[in-house]
Amino acid sequence: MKLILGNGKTAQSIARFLKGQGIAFQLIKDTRDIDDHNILQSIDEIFISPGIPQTQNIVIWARAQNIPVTSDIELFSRYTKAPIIGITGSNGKSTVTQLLGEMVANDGKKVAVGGNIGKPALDCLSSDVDFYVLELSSYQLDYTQTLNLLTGVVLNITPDHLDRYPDFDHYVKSKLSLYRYCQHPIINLDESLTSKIDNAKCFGIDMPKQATDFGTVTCHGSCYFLKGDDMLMAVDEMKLIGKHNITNILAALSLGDQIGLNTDSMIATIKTFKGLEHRLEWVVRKQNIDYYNDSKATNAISTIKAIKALIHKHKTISLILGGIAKDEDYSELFALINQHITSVILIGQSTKIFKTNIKTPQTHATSMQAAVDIASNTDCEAVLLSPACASFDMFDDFEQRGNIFKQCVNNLGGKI
Ligand code: UMA
Ligand code: ADP
Repeated sequence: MKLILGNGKTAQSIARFLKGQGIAFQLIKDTRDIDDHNILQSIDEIFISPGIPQTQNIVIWARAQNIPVTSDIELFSRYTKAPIIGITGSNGKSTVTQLLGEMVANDGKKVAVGGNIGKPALDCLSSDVDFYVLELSSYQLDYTQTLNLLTGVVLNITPDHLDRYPDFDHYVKSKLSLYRYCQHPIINLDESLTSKIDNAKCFGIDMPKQATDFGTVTCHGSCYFLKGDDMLMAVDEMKLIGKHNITNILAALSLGDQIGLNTDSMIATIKTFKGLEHRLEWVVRKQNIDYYNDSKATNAISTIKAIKALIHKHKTISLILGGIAKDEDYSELFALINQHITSVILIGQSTKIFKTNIKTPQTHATSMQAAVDIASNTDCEAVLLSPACASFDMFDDFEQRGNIFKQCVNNLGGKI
């Protein structure tokens, strides 16, 4: 008998799948209610939701009894016929997954895009697919022992989810485990934690050293994407903003090249790709202020990247920041805010750490509407929602936070 743990998107996709296969299972909606080992008596394998930590009793009991605790990703890979491409990293996963998915589709191939990006992998299973492009979280990798990836990448590794791991090293190991499963690993040369893998195809901001690698070159003041020595397109032609998105595009180009996509078709896709909602998303220009929704910025580094991207476009920026702070070092972010941000509007529960360390003039707002109202009355060219924090103190998730921000901006008086 199989046992499914959880009752969210993943668990429901596993239940649907096992039912379809005629495989018997039980389902426990919430593992936090379990206090008896005997529940595992007739169980030969557990399929677990990624949100359930490895420190929970049921996981410890199962492992002690040699009952495999398996992710939906591993279950999915047992039944796939088409090649799988895996994308992980601390930031940029969804952007690269979506972009690569669009590149594959624009090359005339059938593609299914899923995983941590939102559509569970098992819901993507189909006999009519040429490639699966999966975003993989460290949580999913932790419960994966076997997986066959044609190619894959760890985009970057910076502190995140440290409440789930004993320390940063364990988180790094979890991310790097993706390379165990890759036939053709792709690495980011600018990420020192990943750039030591033999026989990997490489990308990075510098000029490529090998003909098959991707990078950039600056020539007469303009920057270009390169494959080997070949110029592909000017960086200015991409719709996305920020240097971090140059890296994301290089990652997608490398993966696409590895699976045989046509370079011209990939370039055409990059030129039209506008990025995903809630990732440094330009919302509107109202009364000479540009509003940006970067609600998906749930850690320090993603907000650092957002500020670095916008200071090239706007002289004065008001930043809406805060929520549930992560257990990470915010000092680089504070330094950047103190140097470049005109005013800060704090929201959410973790205001103390920000109040103490930020020297820029700041105000506290008790709702998103109040934050947007205050920001819109500051003397600035741009208002950026980039919280560097999780959203659960005030919102259901980052999507709701971003949607409410956009609604509040919409509610502002004044002409567009
Ligand atoms: N539950 C328990 N015990 C616990 C905690 C939760 O039983 O200790 C139960 C809850 O009662 C609930 C279920 O587990 O019924 C929820 O499972 P889940 O948290 O794994 O959520 P899913 O709905 O299955 O969504 C998961 C991913 N969520 C997490 O990893 C936390 C989604 O990523 C993913 O899109 C989805 O699978 C499809 O693959 C979200 C996420 O926040 C967006 N991911 C993290 C991130 O991106 O940083 C890793
Ligand atoms: P993920 O799926 O890994 O959370 P997203 O593509 O959804 O990544 O982006 C999440 C946040 O990180 C957004 O605020 C986005 O602007 C920022 N971001 C995107 N790519 C990168 C990157 N390569 N490095 C740092 N931050 C990034």
